[in-house]
Amino acid sequence: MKRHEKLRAEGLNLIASENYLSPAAREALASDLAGRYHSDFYGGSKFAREVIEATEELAERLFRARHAIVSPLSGTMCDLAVMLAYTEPSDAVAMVPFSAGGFPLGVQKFHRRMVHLPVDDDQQVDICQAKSLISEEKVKLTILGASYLLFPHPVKELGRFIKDAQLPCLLGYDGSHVLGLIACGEFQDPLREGAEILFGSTHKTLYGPQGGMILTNSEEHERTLRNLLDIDLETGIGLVDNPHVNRIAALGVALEELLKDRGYGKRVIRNAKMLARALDESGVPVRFRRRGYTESHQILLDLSPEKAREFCHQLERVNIFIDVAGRIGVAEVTRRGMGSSEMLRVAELMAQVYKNGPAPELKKQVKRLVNR
Ligand code: DSN
Repeated sequence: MKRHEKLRAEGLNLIASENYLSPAAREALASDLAGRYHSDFYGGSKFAREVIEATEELAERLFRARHAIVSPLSGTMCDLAVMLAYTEPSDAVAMVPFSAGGFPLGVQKFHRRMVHLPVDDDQQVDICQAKSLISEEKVKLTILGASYLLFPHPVKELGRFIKDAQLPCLLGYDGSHVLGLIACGEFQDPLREGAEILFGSTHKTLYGPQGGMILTNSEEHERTLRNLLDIDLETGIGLVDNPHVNRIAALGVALEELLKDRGYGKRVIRNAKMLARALDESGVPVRFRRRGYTESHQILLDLSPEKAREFCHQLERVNIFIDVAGRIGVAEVTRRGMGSSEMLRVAELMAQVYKNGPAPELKKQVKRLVNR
């Protein structure tokens, strides 16, 4: 653990799926709640329930949603809850394919049928073809959102189509990567654009602890999903018995922090665009130049899979962390105070590794930048 702490304290974290947890949120994670239950079956749990209620209220405020459920232990558990609640075995579930950056949920493991939303040459959802697929395949659940999420998804277009054609298909949005941006009024606003349920993990652009959260404006969806997720001794335990209240308390702390920092979303997107351009101009090829590189916290390098993996490992030798797919995220460095001049410096350091390899001197320069 000590070696890990040191590595991460000295390293520059550009992993798109991670973020920095504040000392106050860490304190909540390590509090007495970490070993407690919350249900009224147990004495001594009344404040634990208050923590959950307060966190859900904060989430409702921040996301302008009527209902929030914070019991899912992960983003994947949110996907599962929505899938189990709104589909039957052998029903079709439409998602962005993994090859185009979709979340590789194993829907077939749960006896559902995965159908892939068609994508265009830029790996973005092809609206026309997606409409045909949803009606022809009798899709019961369409999940927009993805693991590579650089540009808004066509929530409005598919939502309107499903509604006008009166198709029995629920439109959900897995906002795992962009919940922090959505909370700040950036990127897109799925619940107002036509998604019935917004959900995802709470630790990417949203800088909470690892976990999941569901948001909806529909009382009926809230009831259905709570019934599937939360503990109820009469109907039986659903997906979650103990929701890990320390995690929920830490999420509450993070939501409070974000409520006071709504400019964070804009800063993240500005930094992502700046870093993408600077990298591209210094000779590290970046995808989507024609589209302005990105509208989120993510940047995708335009490298072969082998080259991306090699570059990731070379960067790791100077303590710059990205993933092996060549996906970069700037949420954490933005949260920690970096702005445009630091993005230029980060691009410079990465370009040096790309061109000349991981010279030991660069590791010291990374440490200096991170310390500052
Ligand atoms: N772990 C998540 C990611 O890296 O994007 C899966 O979506």
